[in-house]
Amino acid sequence: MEFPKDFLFGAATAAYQVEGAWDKDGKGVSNWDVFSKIEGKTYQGTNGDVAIDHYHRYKEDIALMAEMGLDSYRFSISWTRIYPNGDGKINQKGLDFYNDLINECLKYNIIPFVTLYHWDLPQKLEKNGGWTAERTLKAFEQYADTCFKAFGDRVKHWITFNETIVFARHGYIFGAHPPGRLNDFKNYYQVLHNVFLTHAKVVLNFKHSGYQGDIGITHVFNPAFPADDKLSSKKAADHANMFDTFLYYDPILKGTYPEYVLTHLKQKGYDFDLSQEDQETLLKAVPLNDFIGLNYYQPMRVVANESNASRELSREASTGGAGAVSYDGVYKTVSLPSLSYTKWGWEISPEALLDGLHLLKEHYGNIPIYITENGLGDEDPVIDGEIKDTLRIEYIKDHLAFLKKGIQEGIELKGYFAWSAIDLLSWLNGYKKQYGFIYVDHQNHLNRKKKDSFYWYQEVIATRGENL
Ligand code: BGP
Repeated sequence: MEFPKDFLFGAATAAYQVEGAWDKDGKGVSNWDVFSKIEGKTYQGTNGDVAIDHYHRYKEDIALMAEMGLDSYRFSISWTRIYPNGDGKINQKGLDFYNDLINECLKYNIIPFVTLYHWDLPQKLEKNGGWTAERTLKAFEQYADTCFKAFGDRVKHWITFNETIVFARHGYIFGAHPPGRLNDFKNYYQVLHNVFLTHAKVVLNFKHSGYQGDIGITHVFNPAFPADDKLSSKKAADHANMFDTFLYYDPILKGTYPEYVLTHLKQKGYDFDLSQEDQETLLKAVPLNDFIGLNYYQPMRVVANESNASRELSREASTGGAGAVSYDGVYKTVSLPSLSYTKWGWEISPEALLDGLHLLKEHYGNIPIYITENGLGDEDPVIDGEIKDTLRIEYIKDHLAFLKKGIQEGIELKGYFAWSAIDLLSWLNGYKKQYGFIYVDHQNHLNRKKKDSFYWYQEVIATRGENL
């Protein structure tokens, strides 16, 4: 079987991880421009000041993507290029850059799939309370509308937010992303709600203003499974799914929050402001979402945390490997000898992706889904100048094969975006952890080179995945 004709084979990046040019052409300062320069926050002090210089080399990069045959390129817009201060004056040169980027994609019939917020918040807004402050929520609505107006004639696929759970949790509980708060649970839950409410308002505006196209949100997807057959592990997995999946998907797909979560938050004193009006807004937006984006890397194998241990807070502990106590102390993730893992300790399980998709279907019915990220972070072997990323090929091949099975089993899958189109900056792991089909030589003027996976993905796209 081939993948459906309108299924999008794509690849993704995010502005801060590729663009560089952090202070060029009127761009304002983002929270990541500041945070990445605080000692000890990122791997070997790496930051996105230059990144892979996609800002200046996007034509070369998009030509390579076109050669690979991508149907679509998922990239994000840097808010501070458009509004240097978050709100206030628009920077025309920022609009120009994204107009050029979008036009370059269209020149090759590559569909631009645009994320409005992939974590780089204007520093002015961060300083003023970030996602806890009303001003940020209003500013995002305005920024989103500006993008719809400026690019909406050509961009027909919009993602509002990338992985709210990750930027909120790392920002307010682990201190690993800006604003670098530790164990600020109260604000953590408030930020989640603020973001979901803002998403709902943006979706309502998009549809009511008559913009044409599809709009949705992207969540990280870490379905939890009990690591053994103990009842306590089963309960731990249910709890994990409530707090790591349904808490994020329910407000978007049902317009409510899970009772189980709300009750827990009340008991702990972490309940957030949820007015009648907010609830109505969430509900009204539900049917207007055109899709949901899932970033899937790994599932969680969990047991109950019976030791009273809490999560160790370090940069390493926040990069996602198994073997950590959950952020709320209730469960632990474990690694099992029978399973396989990446060099960074992330489990490799295409089966769990499909099981997870069925879990979502049970809860929400059939919803159009894009896999907006999936891929292997590795240190790719270079042999005689060739980048032999065989493990990446295996990884993506297996995941695509399970997705094909998913389509046959009735999951409404609309596309797949590999993370990432090209090697880029990992937020906390520097340039060491590579994900791309295209290699970037940091020793040699950031030169681009096609990896083995480049040719492999090219063939997959050309044959519409028939041989997977
Ligand atoms: C997702 C982010 C991406 C990317 C990816 C890989 O959570 O949306 O931006 O960074 O994870 O993560 P890492 O670079 O930590 O391996």
